[in-house]
Amino acid sequence: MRGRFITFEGGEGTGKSTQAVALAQRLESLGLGVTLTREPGGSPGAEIIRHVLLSGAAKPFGPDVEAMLFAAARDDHIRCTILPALEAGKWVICDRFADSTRVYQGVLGDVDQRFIKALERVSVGDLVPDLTLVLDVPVAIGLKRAAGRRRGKNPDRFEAEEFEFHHKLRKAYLALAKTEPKRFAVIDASVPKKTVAKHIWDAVNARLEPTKAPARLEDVAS
Ligand code: T5A
Repeated sequence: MRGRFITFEGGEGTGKSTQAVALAQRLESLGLGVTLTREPGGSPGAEIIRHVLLSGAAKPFGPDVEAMLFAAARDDHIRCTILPALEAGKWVICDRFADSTRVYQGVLGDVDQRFIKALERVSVGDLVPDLTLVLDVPVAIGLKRAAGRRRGKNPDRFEAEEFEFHHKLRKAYLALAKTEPKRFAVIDASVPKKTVAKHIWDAVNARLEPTKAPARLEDVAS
């Protein structure tokens, strides 16, 4: 049986990485096979492209080229990491996926929607997440958290954008979530980590029922 595919989305410092780890651990504690991964990156080829993108080296080429690079990284990530895990029946938890390109390059970068869709068709095909959790916090809180985590290092290519950019980003995610209410769940991530984790667990339980999923084959056999 194909595994489940859950993606985390949202602006900078909203707590995606923190909550992706917590969800993966919780699913593992049920005996489920889990692959925790991220974008850009998640496979050796995609991690190289990640460095090019987040260092800002691709910024001078413009958002269209950045969108192509994100799609190229995603193509490698899907083929090398995501599909093999799903085909092995695992739960794949991915920190960002194609919705990030829709929002960052499509809405904020003003890249033509037809171009974004064409890139998605080539890189993602018919792979759609079973559930996408959008972590939502006021921009000032998210940027403060991201700065705290960075501990004095320079902000990356996208963190370094103006406050207005991050404000538009938040609005774009909330608008996107409304277009596919069955796939998206918007989570208030301004509350303490444990509370956010509980709300995420409630959403995962309500939609995907992990407690009823078969455990790993080796566990069933033993
Ligand atoms: N991008 C990506 C695109 O433009 N297009 C694309 O197609 C894709 C895939 C990736 C960048 O690339 C862009 C978007 C991004 O700008 P990244 O380094 O992977 O960059 O970083 P982000 O995904 O933006 O994630 P961040 O690392 O900024 O933040 P997270 O993962 O949302 O937050 P997290 O968990 O690291 O937490 C940040 C800090 O806050 C604390 C944590 O302990 C940590 O210190 N924290 C909380 N504190 C208080 N209360 C809570 N509830 C907290 N939750 C976390």
